[in-house]
Amino acid sequence: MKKVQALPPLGMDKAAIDQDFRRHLGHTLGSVEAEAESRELYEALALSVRDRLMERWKATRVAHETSGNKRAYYLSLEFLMGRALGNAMLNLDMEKSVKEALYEYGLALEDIENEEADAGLGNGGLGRLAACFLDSCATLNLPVVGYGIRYEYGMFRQEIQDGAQVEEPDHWLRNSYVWEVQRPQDTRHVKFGGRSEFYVDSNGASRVRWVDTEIVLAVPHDTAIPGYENETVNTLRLWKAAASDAFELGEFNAGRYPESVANKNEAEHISMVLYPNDSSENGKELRLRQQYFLASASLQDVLAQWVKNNGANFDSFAEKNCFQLNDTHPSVAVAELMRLLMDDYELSWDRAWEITSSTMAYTNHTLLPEALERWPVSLFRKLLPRVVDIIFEINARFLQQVAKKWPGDNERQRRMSIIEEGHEPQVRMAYLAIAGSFSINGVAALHTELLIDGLFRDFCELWPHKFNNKTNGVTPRRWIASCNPELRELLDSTIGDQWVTQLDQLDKLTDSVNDKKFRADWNQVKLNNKQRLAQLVKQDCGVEFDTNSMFDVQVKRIHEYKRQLLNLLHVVYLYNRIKKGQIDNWTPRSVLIGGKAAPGYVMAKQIIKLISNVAQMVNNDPDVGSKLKLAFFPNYRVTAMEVICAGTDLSEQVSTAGKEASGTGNMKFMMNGAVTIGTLDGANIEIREEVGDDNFFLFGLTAAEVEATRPHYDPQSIISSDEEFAEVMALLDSGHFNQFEPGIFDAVIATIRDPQDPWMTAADFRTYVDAQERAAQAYLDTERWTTMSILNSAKSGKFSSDRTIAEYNKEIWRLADN
Ligand code: 26W
Repeated sequence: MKKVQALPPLGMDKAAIDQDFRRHLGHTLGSVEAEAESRELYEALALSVRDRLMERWKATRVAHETSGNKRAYYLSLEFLMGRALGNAMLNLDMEKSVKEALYEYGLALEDIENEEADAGLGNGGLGRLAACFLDSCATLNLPVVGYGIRYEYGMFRQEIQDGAQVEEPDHWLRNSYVWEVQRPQDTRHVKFGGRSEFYVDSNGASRVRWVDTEIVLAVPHDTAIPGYENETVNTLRLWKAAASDAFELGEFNAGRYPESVANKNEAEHISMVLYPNDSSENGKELRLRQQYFLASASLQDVLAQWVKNNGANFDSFAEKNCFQLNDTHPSVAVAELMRLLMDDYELSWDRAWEITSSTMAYTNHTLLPEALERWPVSLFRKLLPRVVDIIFEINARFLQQVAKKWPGDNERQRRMSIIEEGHEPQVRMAYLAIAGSFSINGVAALHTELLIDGLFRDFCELWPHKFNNKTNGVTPRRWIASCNPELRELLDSTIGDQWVTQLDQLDKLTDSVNDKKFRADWNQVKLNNKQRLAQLVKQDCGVEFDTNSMFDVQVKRIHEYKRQLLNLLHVVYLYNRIKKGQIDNWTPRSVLIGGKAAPGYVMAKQIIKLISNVAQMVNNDPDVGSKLKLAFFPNYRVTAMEVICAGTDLSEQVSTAGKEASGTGNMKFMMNGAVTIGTLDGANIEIREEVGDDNFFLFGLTAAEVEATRPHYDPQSIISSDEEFAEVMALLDSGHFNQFEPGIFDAVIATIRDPQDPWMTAADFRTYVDAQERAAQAYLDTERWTTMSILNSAKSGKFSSDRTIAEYNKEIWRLADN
């Protein structure tokens, strides 16, 4: 076969881009240039950008494959990527040329960008973290591949009807997705069902094979992950499930042809939809299928590439490969790697275990007990009989180690067992992940401490060396450079442009904090961003925010532990003060709350409805005017946050201490010059450490105080001994906010008075309101606020995901940069 010569590299100047843009419009899309619609314009531009990604992507792939360097794989059920076009143009440094090219046609880049749907393949923090990490890995030139599922339907679209959440399916692939490349040649076979069969191989060794299975095809769809201005383009490989011929044949008979084809669905359902649960496992069979599908396809992919390059010799496999498990969701990978090495490549148990337990690393993202995944052994056995045998064997050997360390301590064996005994025995996925991993990390300093002293205490006593902290971070490319172009320009002209990849450089802003011109510019940038946000709020919520007011924002999933309710109590408190005429020294405020509730989480949905109802009342009361506005932001998502974080003054991070593992929204706000009001929880603690107590509004019980208070927590007496709190509760009780919907908020209101309230909202009410008052006074003092805002940005360097990834690499993956 004659080799094909590659074309010369594509130009990055305006003329070259213009040429390709028109070529794609006319030749690829077949649109009549003069009548092209914005969707076609978007696709033509995206394809022109993609062409430039492609050549760098190929080069990176070849470089990584031929270097023989160690590689890491980020296994995650979620990648919350958002939009790709703006990010690719930024990282390839094409923005200027593209703008110039479009200018000729009178086209605004922003309008074209708005044609792209968010890739919403995640719930919240964990999924967005995976996306930020990929950006940092590419920017640091690390050979890391992301592995996930190509859900046909991502996170649902949230509509608000009569103040309540309604879920609509997110068919994000409907208008063809230009950023993915299907690679059918790398299709893998994933097995389900059937049974284990024992046999003796040609060497007389007894072995197991998994037979009578159903086979589901995993078809990879790759997305390019460009590094920032460094010519590296890494890969995110997402698996789509497809029915295999074998699957059809099992059902096939001439008389039932349509039925047998229709049966393909069962296989294809696996990658149909993202589970919209972010904090409680739901035990659904399809979800376990998804988890195994991802783990098995990805591991097979890595092993196949290994064998292609090295033959079936695994002696140096562990030196060259590392799997990072994003929470327990893909942790069945521990047992699956054992199975593949033993059953497919004929390694002994001990060799396979050596390899598995030195290549797997596990990150925990939550302390909430209800979020800890456990699967019924019976379900596991039905779907994955061979895998469950291996899990039992892992557990038996593991419990021997426990017994050796603590002889006779049966209680401890019971506690630590990977299999939870009982009426319906369960597989504890976190324990499987810990037993099979050489590294276990939390995502902020406090979170890791709480894991070590609490949730994983026994395991930490057994293997202290495995446990470590990696405080989260976010990518400054998307979360400053791309989402806040005016700030980017101001930063570039003040401290140079190195901050984009060395965020610590923001510290240089402290030299300019007293510079009059710089301060004025800073405030102008914030004001412009507030205008942009106010427009979005007007458009999506129908509420007018005055840009002179303080923009007070809480956006994140709706959950009781995150305490949107506490925020709301403060709004009602302010409303009550206005109604009482206590408005001396008033700071006008615009409060924005946004986020999705898990569809089955009744209380979270009631909280949304309560926010909407209070907003109705507050926004339409002539006494209130612009002193106070409240809006619920519908369908909160990555693309919305890009506008929101740039235009925020005050960032609400008010979770019950000890419950928010890290938080990452807090970091995005800080970078963009918002000041935080927050508890000593998650990464807030580290944010406050960096920025100093003067530039952070702290309130609330500490994690230790929360636990110490629990046994004698008495919200009723807290309320009755605080006149203003009592008034707030009385307003809620009176039905003032639900006059035509009697009783609908009774359950929500009752949680505040409940001595068993796990989130202890009442305990922090007074200190919260006082901290809000300090924030309000600080905001009135424009000079003081300006200083606080600048310093928050200046001290946010630690929270770049580049720092986080550098730590993962130095302490866990140990990859050479290429
Ligand atoms: C099994 C259902 C389920 C699904 C997702 C349970 C739990 C999750 C995630 C752990 C939820 C999540 O996104 N956790 C968040 O992870 C972020 C990144 O580390 C942290 O910043 C947040 O504090 C944490 O809530």
